[in-house]
Amino acid sequence: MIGTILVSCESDKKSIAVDVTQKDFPFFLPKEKPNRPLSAALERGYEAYSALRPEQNELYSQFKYTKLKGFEYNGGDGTLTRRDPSKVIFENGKHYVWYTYRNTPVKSLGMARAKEANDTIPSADWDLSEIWYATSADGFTWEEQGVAVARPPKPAVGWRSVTTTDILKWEGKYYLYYQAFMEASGLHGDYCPVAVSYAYSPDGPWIPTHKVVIPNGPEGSWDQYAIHDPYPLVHDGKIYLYYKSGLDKRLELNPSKVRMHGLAIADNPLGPFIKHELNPLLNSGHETTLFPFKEGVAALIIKDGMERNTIQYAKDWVNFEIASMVEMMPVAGGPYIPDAFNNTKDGKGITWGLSHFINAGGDWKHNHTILTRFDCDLSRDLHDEQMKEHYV
Ligand code: AAL
Repeated sequence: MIGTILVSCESDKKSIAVDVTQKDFPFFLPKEKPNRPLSAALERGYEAYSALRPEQNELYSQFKYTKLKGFEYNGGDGTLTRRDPSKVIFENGKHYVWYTYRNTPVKSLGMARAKEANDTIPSADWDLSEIWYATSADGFTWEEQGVAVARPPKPAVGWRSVTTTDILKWEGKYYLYYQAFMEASGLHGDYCPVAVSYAYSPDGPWIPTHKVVIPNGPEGSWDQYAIHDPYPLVHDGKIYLYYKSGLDKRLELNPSKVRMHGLAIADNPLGPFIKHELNPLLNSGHETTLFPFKEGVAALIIKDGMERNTIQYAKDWVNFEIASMVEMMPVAGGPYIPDAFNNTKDGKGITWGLSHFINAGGDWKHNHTILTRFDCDLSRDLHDEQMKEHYV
């Protein structure tokens, strides 16, 4: 752009004419990277974010939340919680979602008072919980179907609480991976490994394997104390199961709340799962929310750590780079991902899912959590496909 602009200086009320020549950076941010030396920030804009404007970045989105119908509450007294929804799948002409369900005579004490918990008094919002499921035609109004995975009798794996599940469809069968607590959360920390149950229909019955499939790491390892938020996707003909852990012994009691994510890969849904040698793969985040995107995978980095509130992308499904910074991202998001299990080489992204939020009425010691719906635009021409799939 060639021309002269007037720059006025408020302080001394003078205006000066400034020649703007082609060598200066054009005012209207060009979508394509200009052929001239750029500052580190402009390089990053074009290279890391592939755009200078958020709306031009495919992995940038704002998020909209909608109250769900069909999940009744006990008036918010803290005795009933639904949280940590799985991914949403579409089978038998309807959507399915699984989630942590707690309905106890009293509200949770808070992890710091875990010693006072017993067989009916929960320590945490996810203590003494089961895995329930619901179905929906439109993703807004849900019909609660009841328990999918119950707590097994002591001393079976997960006898204290089975929580924070996610779904895998593999060779026509269905698998629910979940945190399997063997003690009240908070007694030492939020400690648990991951177990799995399987079914021949999304409506169950779910058969528990009573096996730990993602064990805690060895003494001193980053995932020694907790394997949280198991999140399976299918890539390269294998099961890529991402999970969260933390660096600190008293994981959830640690104010620094540093959370990291790792990956374990298997050829068979019941394992063995091999943890990736580069683990941890993400240096921030809390619950796991990922989706295939183009040839790689995208991850929502939620709540904790230096890179919180970013969306990151790994072309190789292992080495993540920051793709965008966002706000108000879904907590514990379980997206509807049409291509989660079809080994796609061209992931289409997501436009909606379920997540949770802690009811404003309670503090963290006595919270109870509520499911909600989120909508976003982290997709590539997915909208038309979803319309065809559901409404044509
Ligand atoms: C969630 C998840 C795991 C934790 C607790 C229940 O947000 O990170 O599942 O154990 O909180």
